[in-house]
Amino acid sequence: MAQQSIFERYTVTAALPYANGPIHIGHLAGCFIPADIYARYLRSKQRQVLFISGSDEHGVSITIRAKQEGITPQQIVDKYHYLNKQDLEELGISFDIFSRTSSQVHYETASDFFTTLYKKGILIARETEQYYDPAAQQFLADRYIRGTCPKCGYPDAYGDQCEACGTTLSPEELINPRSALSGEKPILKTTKHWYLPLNEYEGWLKHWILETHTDWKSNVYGQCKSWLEQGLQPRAVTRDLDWGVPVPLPEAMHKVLYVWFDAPIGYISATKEWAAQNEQVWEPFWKDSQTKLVHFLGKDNIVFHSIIFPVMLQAHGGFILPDQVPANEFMNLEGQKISTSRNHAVWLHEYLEKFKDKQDVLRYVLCTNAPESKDSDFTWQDFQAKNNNELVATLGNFVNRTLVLIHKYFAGIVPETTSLTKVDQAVIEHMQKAPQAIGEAIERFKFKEAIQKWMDLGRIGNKYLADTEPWHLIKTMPEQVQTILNISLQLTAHIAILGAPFLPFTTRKLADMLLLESLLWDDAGKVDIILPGARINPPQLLFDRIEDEMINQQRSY
Ligand code: B3M
Ligand code: ZN
Repeated sequence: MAQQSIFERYTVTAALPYANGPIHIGHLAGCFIPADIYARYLRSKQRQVLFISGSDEHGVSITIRAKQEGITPQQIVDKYHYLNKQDLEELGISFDIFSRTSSQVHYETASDFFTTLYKKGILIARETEQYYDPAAQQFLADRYIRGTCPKCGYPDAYGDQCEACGTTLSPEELINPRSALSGEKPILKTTKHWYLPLNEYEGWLKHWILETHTDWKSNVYGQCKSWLEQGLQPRAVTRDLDWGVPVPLPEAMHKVLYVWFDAPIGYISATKEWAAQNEQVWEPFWKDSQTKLVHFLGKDNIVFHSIIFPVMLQAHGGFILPDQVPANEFMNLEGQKISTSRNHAVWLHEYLEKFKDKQDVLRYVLCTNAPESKDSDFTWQDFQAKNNNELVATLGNFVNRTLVLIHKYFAGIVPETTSLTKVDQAVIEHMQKAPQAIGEAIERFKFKEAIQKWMDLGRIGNKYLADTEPWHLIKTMPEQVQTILNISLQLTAHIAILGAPFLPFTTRKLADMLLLESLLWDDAGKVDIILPGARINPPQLLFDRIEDEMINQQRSY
């Protein structure tokens, strides 16, 4: 395996969710949970890390939602920004900042970024003909044009895609196009836009990605390769729309920056905002070559983060480039695609309400079943099984038995280790290897593997107790019981430390029982994390069973 180089600092981003609806498990499994595990792990390794995200508040997805709800775009983004921010925090996603792209600093940052590219002569101005709605007196974004699909004949296809057959379209291909605003037939009208000449960066991208980033996840690398093989075209970075960051040119009235131009700049703006709030400087996080920039996102966002944004940064100059773009595939729900419009989703705010204090159960299930290399499926039955069989019966059971026995036999005082048997040795060896094995998996973005290895500590612990049966030995060989329970306790401390990035609420509770103050990664791997003679608190249950009734209720929604 390639040696992991240690960077001085890490800028970790989670894709900015559109503030046009609530967060669902797809967002969590695809992006927020792996990003949070990574950020928490880095902090536990005492590396300098800035973990950022925020609301993406521009683009037609916002204006369309506002029309549907009969309120203004500003009201939409205000509603969902605060809801999403609060829900993500409640799930324990440990952002240093969750900002928004409607902030003043973002307007300035995005606007200046465009101006720099414009002044450097990088952007190309082009006039093209685009659909215009004379009744509504505005140009129509692709999503605002409806018509008959040329492929399947579905009468209500969008200008960019037919939802019936899935074909990607451009608005001119629609038969009998009509405006979604007025229902009128749109006309073609000339308009001017500014383009980022991606084609001019093709050679550079081919070298940078295909040759120097062979370490990217294969789903990401593969998608980049296929884009680069097809050849890149100049891409418009402005739109005729009245919602967004205004294009900073006098001749660009009623034009705004394309949402995919301003949104990734949102990461930079968020860093500036964080720095201002915390009396820090933002530049090292974006300009120092000793900083590792890592973007977490879902597969539909790969091209924007691995091709378009890097071209923007490179063209602008002075910025570091992403070192890793660990994108996930999609998570389905009960065998079907998650769909906001059909309300086929598990919404985070509903989960938090119905499953009180069970944040870690959702985090565990979504991580063990993450769509890391292919789409995965969330089912309530699997959710229940993972909770009952793994969290309750394996992990919780082991921790509980260990603490109960220490209280029962030794009045809650940590016993001493005497001589070691082969069985004891094997458990110790496994424990000593765990921090590095789990850490390496996390650094390679193999979160499923990492959490399995963590759960193995519980499996090994249970087996250890079952094999050695301290409850039988206590009468005949009390010294051996001391050793067994000491080692079991060190194992529970490992569970607390190494599980903290995945299950922060539970491991905090466990650490409190063990009276462990800090949970630093490098404290693990030792056999004396908790010293003999120390006192530990009585056990509390870490997890409880989820009964069929609860699960059946969820499935009937
Ligand atoms: N808002 C797309 C999405 O939510 C977009 C991500 C922006 S990241 C800069 O899928
Ligand atoms: Zn179709």
